[in-house]
Amino acid sequence: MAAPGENLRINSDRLWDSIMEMAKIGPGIAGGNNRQTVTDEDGEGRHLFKRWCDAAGLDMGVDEMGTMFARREGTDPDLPPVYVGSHLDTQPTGGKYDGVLGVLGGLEVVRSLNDLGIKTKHPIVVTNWTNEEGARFAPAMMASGVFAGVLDQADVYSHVDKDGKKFGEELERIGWKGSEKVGDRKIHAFFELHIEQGPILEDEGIDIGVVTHGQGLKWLQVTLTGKEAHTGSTPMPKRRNAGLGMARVIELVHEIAMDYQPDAVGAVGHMEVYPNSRNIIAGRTVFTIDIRSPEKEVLDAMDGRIREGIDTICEALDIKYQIEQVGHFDPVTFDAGCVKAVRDAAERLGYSHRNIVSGAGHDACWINRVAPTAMVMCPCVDGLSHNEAEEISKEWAAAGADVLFHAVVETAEIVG
Ligand code: HGY
Ligand code: MN
Ligand code: MN
Repeated sequence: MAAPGENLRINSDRLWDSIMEMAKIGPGIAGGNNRQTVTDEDGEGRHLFKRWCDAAGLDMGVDEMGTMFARREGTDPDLPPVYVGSHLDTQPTGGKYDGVLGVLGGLEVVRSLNDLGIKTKHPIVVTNWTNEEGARFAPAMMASGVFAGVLDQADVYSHVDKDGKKFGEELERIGWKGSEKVGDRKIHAFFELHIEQGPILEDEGIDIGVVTHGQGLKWLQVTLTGKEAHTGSTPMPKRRNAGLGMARVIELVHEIAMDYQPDAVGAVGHMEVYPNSRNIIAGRTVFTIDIRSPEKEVLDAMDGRIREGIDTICEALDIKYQIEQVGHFDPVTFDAGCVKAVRDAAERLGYSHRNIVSGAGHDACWINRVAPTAMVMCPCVDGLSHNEAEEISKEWAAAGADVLFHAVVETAEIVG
């Protein structure tokens, strides 16, 4: 006799169609998306998500960080809900699935429960966390970080994008600043479905990543100040070249990360050069170092070595430096009970699965601090993400959403 809901599956056509519909909002220039946080495109995507939630009979709440909480009632409304979701904002040259699969996978869980007339004891809340990417406004996982009490709301409201626009003002401008106090909600458990954004699952031919841990991250924003001067008439020994300094630091970050293989990673993806003129030596450079490791000791060691190296480089080039930590979370161990629910679901549904450490940061990494949390991962083509060519198969999306469905429903406790 099958256990209650044993063979439950989501409607993969509906999930896929919804992902493709969402992808039409904030299209990129190469088939992906540019739906950056609190832009008009983000606002449009939110409205579409809300229309779908309304159609599914969900009650929408929005907090002061703009995070959207769409609630399906439980038979015992006083019980803390099971939350399920991710983010709808994208990188400037993002893919169609990063974050979106998790939000619409959560919506598909509810849509499928509605189709099947299944009730759960705990309410279920489908969630769209604001500004997971941290691309337009640092840091990443901003709203979930405020919810978890690790980031200060007034502070992040004041963070500015490259055009000097403030996050709080932009959130208000697009009309998605809610009235709910951030972090008041009690969460029974949180599940997030996400593409792996790396090559392991596809390379090994595995359907499901059971995410046991998330690696730690540090973002160090560095400002180097030298002296603008003529690239032609300034003798080499007299130059104070902030561009050369940045180049040496970028090389240093790579070398230090390579010292801690196979797991550590390091790169500089954001770079600004001033005045950025062909025949002026760069007087100032601003760039962000992104270092990550599953081990806190390694993360801290890389941080320390990089700071020492920057000091040595700047001494040699006679340039000044400032270092500001603009993002940080230590390695995360997800809740064993929730992880087991994910693994058992994959097992029950007959999907191949393996434990995996998340290379990317996710809202789940912060929510894990305030509620039992776990993640489900599906493969992505060539492990590629944060690239408009990001691609997954419909089958991978369905497998991930099926496992999410079972983990959520089991935790929310089917009634009858
Ligand atoms: O940076 C990250 O890991 C995430 O994609 N925001
Ligand atoms: Mn993401
Ligand atoms: Mn991302």
